[in-house]
Amino acid sequence: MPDMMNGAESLVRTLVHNQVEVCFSNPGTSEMHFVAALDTVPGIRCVLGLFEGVVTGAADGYYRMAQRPAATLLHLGPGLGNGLANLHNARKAHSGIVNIVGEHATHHLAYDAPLTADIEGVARPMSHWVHTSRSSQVVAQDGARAITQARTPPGRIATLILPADTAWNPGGEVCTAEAPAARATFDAEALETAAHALATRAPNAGRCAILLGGVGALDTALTWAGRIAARTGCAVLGEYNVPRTERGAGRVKARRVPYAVDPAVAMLKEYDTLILVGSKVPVAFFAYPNKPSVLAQPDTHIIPLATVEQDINGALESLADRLGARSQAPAGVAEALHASALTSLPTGRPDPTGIGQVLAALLPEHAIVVDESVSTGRGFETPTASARPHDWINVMGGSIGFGLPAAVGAAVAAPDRPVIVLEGDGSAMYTEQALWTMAREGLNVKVLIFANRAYQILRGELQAVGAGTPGERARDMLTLDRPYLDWVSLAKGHGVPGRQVDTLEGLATALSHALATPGPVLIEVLM
Ligand SMILES: Cc1ncc(C[n+]2csc(CCOP(=O)(O)OP(=O)(O)O)c2C)c(N)n1
Repeated sequence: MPDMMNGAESLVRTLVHNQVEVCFSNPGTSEMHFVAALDTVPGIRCVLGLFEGVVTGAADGYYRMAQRPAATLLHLGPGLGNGLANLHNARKAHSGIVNIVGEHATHHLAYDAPLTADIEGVARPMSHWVHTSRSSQVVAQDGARAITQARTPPGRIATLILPADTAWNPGGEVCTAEAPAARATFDAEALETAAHALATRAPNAGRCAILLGGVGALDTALTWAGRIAARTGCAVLGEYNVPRTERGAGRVKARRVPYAVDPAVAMLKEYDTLILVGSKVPVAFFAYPNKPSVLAQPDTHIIPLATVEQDINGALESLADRLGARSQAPAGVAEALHASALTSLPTGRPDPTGIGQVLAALLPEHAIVVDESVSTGRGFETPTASARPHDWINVMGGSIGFGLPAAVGAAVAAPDRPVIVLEGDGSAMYTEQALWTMAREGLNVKVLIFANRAYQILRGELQAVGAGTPGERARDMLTLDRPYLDWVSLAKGHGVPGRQVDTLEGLATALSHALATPGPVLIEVLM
């Protein structure tokens, strides 16, 4: 270590010292000392994104797989502002992120230079913690506090604003962040209530359901829930969106609450008791005239066993113990696909069910699927439940433009696992720059673009909200034509090889080939 490090270097050393080892970046002048410090400090991987939405989405995808925070480097208020939509998604996913946002040197702020902005004001809505560093001597301490915040279970967004003089003036000591806090304990009274509700009806507790969210969708919690289900006959449900689920053959299936209001209400009507574990009472994505916001029946008995911040695995384990289910073989385990489903793949025009079957047959073991397939993805859940064991990542905050960046982050976090992105063409256009980062970093990401050349889901939404039959102008707002996007060319321009397919057999061939080829590949699936 040099005799005298500057504030930027003390901050970068503090990041590395606390296992924040990846920095997704899009820098500007005010961050130049931080950028220079990246060169002097070993142990940090820097990944350039060509738009800030790529940077913040990548940090979210990284956390989902690594379960520890990455840093981002963003340029002043506008740079942070460009990254907000994916920070919103990250916040809803409870992903931990340390944002480092450059700011003008303190003495320069008085002059209202062009890039001067209220950075704290921009940061606040999407951050749990915001702080502007006051001097180069304390910037490392502030960095350690940001890391402590980001690691607070289940994960928080910490934004540290770094005036340029706090970066270039002499720095203080490298600092140690507090050890990650343990998850808060679950509600002991709710445990008694849940155990009672299930025990009195076992083995016919079919009107009771455990609704899982957060890390409740990972294998450990699913297995406990499956044991409880085997013992009592209760159902195991999953929230429509979870940050990551471990699924596929051999794993306990959680039945997902549907997106659309009517089927969701119909499903939840089957249950008079909902035990919430890392989840909330399900609500509709949007309000619709004459439809309920809350999807469960008003008289449903809600038992809030553990919030997303609390000890979800411990709650389920304790519940299993209370019910004598510890050594029970879990119920609801997904079977492997029948051999014929692996050999005789569907053919013809791509449709959601057929694509789901192709995916189910071809997903490699340990694949990571990032799902922003929007309307096309409606057919994927059932067939892929029996695919080889894999992880599935959803956009959490409903803000599209998440999939390609999140795939970058997931691939950086898990370099030994193939990442498959299922992506609507409309959603992909928000953050297509991520393709370039995939190429530059040689990431093993296979991108499937479902080119229905429309904002297809919004056609249904237009009717669902009662906005009538779309006329020419309204249709124009929902159609991606005049001109069509050319995804093979777009991929090529970002350094990613691509091909177009218009049949399911073409998709199967292209995906098999892509999975056998290292590095990023894009397949445009004409719908
Ligand atoms: C940041 C943001 N802007 C706009 C929307 C509204 N929106 C929701 S879905 C959608 C279109 C998605 O199109 P595509 O990815 O092609 O999927 P498709 O609906 O065709 O299946 C839009 C614009 C949103 N959710 N988030």
